[in-house]
Amino acid sequence: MQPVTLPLLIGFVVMALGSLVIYAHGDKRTEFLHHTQFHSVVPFIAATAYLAMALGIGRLELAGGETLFLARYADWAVTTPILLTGLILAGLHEHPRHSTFILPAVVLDVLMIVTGLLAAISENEAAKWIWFAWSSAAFLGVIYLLLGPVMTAAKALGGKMTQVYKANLTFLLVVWAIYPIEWALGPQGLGLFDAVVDAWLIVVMDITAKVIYGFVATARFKKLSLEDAER
Ligand code: RET
Repeated sequence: MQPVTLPLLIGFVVMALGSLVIYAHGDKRTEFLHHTQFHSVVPFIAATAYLAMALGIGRLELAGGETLFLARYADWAVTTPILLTGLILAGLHEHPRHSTFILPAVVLDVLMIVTGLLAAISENEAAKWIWFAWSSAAFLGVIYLLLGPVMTAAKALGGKMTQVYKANLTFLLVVWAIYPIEWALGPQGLGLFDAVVDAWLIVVMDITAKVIYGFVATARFKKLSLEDAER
C-alpha cells in the first residue's frame, strides 16, 4: 500500500459513517428534513470520491512529477454547491426569491473549483498562479454574497433561523478559507510539503467541512420550533 492510500481509506470510512450518523441524528421534521438530507448526502458523495482515490481511479501524473486526484475536484464541484445551498436556505428559507441568491453563489463556487483544477494542472508557473488568482476571485465573490446580500435579506426576515445562518456561516467561512492557503503551500503550489502530508491535511479539512460542520449545522435545527422555520 502506498503511504498516500492510508489517509484516503480513512477518508472513505469516516465519510461513509459520517453520512449515516448525520442522517440518523438529523432533524426529520418536514420543515428541516432537506437540511438533514443535504448534510448526509455530502459525505456520501465524498466517501465515493475517497473510495475512487484509494482504488487509484482518476490519478493524473503531472509534468512536475506530482500526482493529482481528479476525484477530489469532482467531489468539491458537487458537494460545495450543496453546502452553499443548505447554508443560504437556512438564511432565506421563507424568502420568495431565495433561488436568485442561490444561483449566483453556486455558479461562482463551481467556477472556483473548476479554475482551481486548471491551476493544479497548469504546467506553466505563471498560468498556475493566474488561475489560482481567478479561482480566489470567484471565492471572494461567494464570500461577498454570503456576507452582503444574503446576510441583509436574512436579517430582514429575522428570527432564530437567521441566528443559525450566522453561526453556520462563521464555521463554513473559517474552514473554507484554509483550502486555498493549504493549496498554495502544498505540492500544487509552492511545494513546501509533499503529497502524503497534503493528503492528510485535506482529509482532516474535508472531514471538518463535511462531517463535523454537517453534524453541528443539523444539530442547530433540532433546537428550533416549527414557528422558527416559518418565521
Ligand atoms: C482551491 C485552489 C485555488 C484557489 C481556491 C481554492 C478553494 C477551494 C475551496 C474548497 C472547498 C472545499 C470544501 C470541500 C469539502 O467539503 C480550489 C483550493 C480559492 C474553498 C469545503
